[in-house]
Amino acid sequence: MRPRQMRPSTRPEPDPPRVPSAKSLAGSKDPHRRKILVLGLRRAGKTAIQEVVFHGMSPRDTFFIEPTFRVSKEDVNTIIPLQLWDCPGGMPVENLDVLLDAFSTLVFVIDIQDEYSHAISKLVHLMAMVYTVHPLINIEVFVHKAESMSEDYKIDNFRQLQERVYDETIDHPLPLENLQITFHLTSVYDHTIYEAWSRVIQKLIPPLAALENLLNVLCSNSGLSKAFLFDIKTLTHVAADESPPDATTYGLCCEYIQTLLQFSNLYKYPQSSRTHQPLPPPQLTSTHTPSSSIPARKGTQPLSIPNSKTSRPPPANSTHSSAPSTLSNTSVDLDPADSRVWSTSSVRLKPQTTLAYWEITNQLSLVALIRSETYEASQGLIDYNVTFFRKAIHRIVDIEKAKWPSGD
Ligand SMILES: Nc1nc2c(ncn2[C@@H]2O[C@H](COP(=O)(O)OP(=O)(O)OP(=O)(O)O)[C@@H](O)[C@H]2O)c(=O)[nH]1
Ligand SMILES: [Mg+2]
Repeated sequence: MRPRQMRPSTRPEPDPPRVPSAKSLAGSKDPHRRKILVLGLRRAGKTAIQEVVFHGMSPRDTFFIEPTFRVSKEDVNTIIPLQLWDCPGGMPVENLDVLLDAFSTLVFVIDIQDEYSHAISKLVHLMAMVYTVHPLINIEVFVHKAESMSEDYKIDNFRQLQERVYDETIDHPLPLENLQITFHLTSVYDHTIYEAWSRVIQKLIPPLAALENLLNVLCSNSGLSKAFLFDIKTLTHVAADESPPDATTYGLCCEYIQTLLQFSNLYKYPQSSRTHQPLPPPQLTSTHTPSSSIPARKGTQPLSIPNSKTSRPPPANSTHSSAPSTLSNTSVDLDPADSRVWSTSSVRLKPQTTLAYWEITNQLSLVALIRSETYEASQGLIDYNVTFFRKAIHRIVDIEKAKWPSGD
């Protein structure tokens, strides 16, 4: 790959939030939060899903979750502020204290291990209600508890269920097929549940196109084969580059972050003498990299982002043909993104493939797959590119925070 200059775009795509009705806003303390309504039959797994993804509960412990008897609302701050509404199984939506147009997304959970005719009828009934008040809502169907089935049987069941929903919507007097409905095969026992929530949340992120564009440019200029921007609290990815998604890669990245988080306290950096603010956790350091050169580089790299009018990127053994290019040649001002040490780590999965991690903000991390020889030959340049990527992400996050004052 030929080295190229990279100019990240920091302008988020405009996406004006829909204005809910007055009744929808009544009683809502924070009208800017995107609301997600989670519905389904009893014991479908609604609460378990939220506990595992948003509170880190172990999947086995979900066995002890009590049935839900009242609607519970929970604020979740990812790159945008969300509010999850967990409802008791089978609760009629008429019992909600707001109209359906208050919600951006409706997640409907169906237990694939159960006889699902009743669940499908409920779903179609719900779609008919939604159609009249809020036809633009995102309907996300989690076909859940899929881990116990064999791969073929699971896929067959998944396809049959979708066909049955489709048939019922076609037969319905309302044109329900015009609603935006997406099906996800999920289980709390593997990464499918994180992947599904990632897709749900991504549809609500206004600057998604800008984030994806930045990841694409970073990948093509740094020789990365796949990159994800993760929200480390929820293990959902808020964006990925455009290369084809692969469930195995995503699972590996999730596991890597989980491992790093488990050990992060052991590798905390002491407070930097050059910063006047404490280092926020988690502080992860290179725990797996065969070469021990990362800590030194980490310590200096973010604080020494040069103004490119007067300086050069760090040297890399860039005689290799796949050497990455520098991320930007624009003028860089030192800002808060530069004034602390950002953790980084890497591990060699196979001789040819390396998995690399960079902390981007306190909540977001970049995880990428890269050919080992490219990583070894050009690590300095890749780190250098990531500093520009980080600055662009900080700007986007700041813009979002200004729009959504209650998010953090
Ligand atoms: N095998 C399997 N079991 C699951 C999965 N997710 C949840 N469960 C189990 O499903 C049961 C019901 O989970 P809950 O989260 O309480 O279901 P719910 O939909 O919130 O139920 P209600 O609150 O009563 O409506 C629990 O025993 C969970 O352990 C999954 O992915 N696979
Ligand atoms: Mg529940």
